[in-house]
Amino acid sequence: MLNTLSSALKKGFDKIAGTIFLDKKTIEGIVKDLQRALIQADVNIHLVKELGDKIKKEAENEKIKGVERKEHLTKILHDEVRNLLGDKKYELKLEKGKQTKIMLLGLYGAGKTTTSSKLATYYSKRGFKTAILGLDVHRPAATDQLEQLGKQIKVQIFINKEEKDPLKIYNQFKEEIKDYDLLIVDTAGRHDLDSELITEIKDISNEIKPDYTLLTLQADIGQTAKKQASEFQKACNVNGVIITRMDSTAKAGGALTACKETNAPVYFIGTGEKPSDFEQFNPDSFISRLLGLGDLDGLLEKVQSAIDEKTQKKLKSKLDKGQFDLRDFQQQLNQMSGMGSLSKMAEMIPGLGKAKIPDNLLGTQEDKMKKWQHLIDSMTKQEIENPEIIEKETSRLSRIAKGAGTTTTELRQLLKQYKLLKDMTTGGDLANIDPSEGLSQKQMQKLARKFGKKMKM
Ligand SMILES: Nc1nc2c(ncn2[C@@H]2O[C@H](COP(=O)(O)OP(=O)(O)OP(=O)(O)O)[C@@H](O)[C@H]2O)c(=O)[nH]1
Ligand SMILES: [Mg+2]
Repeated sequence: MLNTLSSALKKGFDKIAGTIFLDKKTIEGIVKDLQRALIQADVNIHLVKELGDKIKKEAENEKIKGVERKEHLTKILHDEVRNLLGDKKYELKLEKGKQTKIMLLGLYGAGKTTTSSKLATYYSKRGFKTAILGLDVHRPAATDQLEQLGKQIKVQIFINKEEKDPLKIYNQFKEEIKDYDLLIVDTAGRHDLDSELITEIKDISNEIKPDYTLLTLQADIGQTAKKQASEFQKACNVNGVIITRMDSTAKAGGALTACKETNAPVYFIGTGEKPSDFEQFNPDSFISRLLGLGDLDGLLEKVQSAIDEKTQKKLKSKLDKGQFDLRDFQQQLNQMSGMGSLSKMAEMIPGLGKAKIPDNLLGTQEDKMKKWQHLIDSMTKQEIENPEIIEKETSRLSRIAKGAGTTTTELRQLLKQYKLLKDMTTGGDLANIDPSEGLSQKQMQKLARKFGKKMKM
């Protein structure tokens, strides 16, 4: 369902989380990809343009920096696409012991009969005593189709194969159907919304007085759904929409967003041919599904865990003063292992992190890092601040290793890495960090590459 849009969205969020410095060009790239995908999903070009302008305007707010900026962009991207799909979840109000009547309308082949059985399945499963009244007197096979579906889903069907007047059929079963919590009325389709169809629908509607008159639209029609929905709304008091065949078209985005523009909320979507291929339409869960992962909070969490800006700032100011002791090294390790959690993220968002950070910096190192943390914990304040003294005295080496429950070899390795990082940071790699931005993407990549290569674990 909407695969192109789904992958464009995933890629966009992937970029936001994986890019350490979000510049104007990156944002523009993300917006452009998203816009292209929306147009492919047949979303109206004006809506697409509006969405792009809004995101760019909000995202380029220079006052918001660093991580907050990424959170901000993640949120607006998510919210804007979500708002395009719908404003909230709409639910039909049904009550057990009190009858609700739903009449389904739509053009020929839109999925009315299938949807009748889907609705019946949905509500009978939830304990509503449900029946379907078949009022399609025009298509010869209509009654057989309903009869079959009724058997399949074990729901009572009311049909009359001989009668050609829908009102007579309704009156014939009028008493019997009173018994049901939910009565679903299936009607005939036409190629166009012609005056004959309008008259027939109006007559049925005046007689039955449905609580809901729902228009069935197939997703394939894309953004023309807007025209169809508003025509039906004007002619027959349509107060809601069900979109069918969401599974079989790339244009579903067009149909959904077009309905958002009319005042007919989308209550349900059909996602296949089976009676159970049916779900309530909820813009929030729909976008989560497009993203292939949890909700907005989940996304934000990922952005936040990607980098800890405060630590970077502190480190920078220490570097400025020419100080970089083992405590800073430890912090840097934490930061790197924090990036280790990126590997988990990378599983969920294909391509994230792994492309930029060498593999040996992600998973395999975690164990070693823990050992190193223990080693640093076993040192005295003096040793932490002046690591050079450790190697000069073997007694220090063995004392620290013993205290951490590990070997002197491990300790020597730690000291080697510390020196390496210290050289790197004083050698200019980290010296150009702008404290307001943290490490730039390039700097981080360079650091990761160097660090990863020399560590050889
Ligand atoms: N893949 C897919 N097919 C669907 C879906 N809903 C309906 N169909 C198919 O669409 C075709 C038409 O469905 P019907 O329910 O007969 O449509 P209708 O509006 O009642 O048609 P008329 O009564 O002839 O106007 C059938 O082959 C259904 O199986 C859906 O959500 N997904
Ligand atoms: Mg039908």
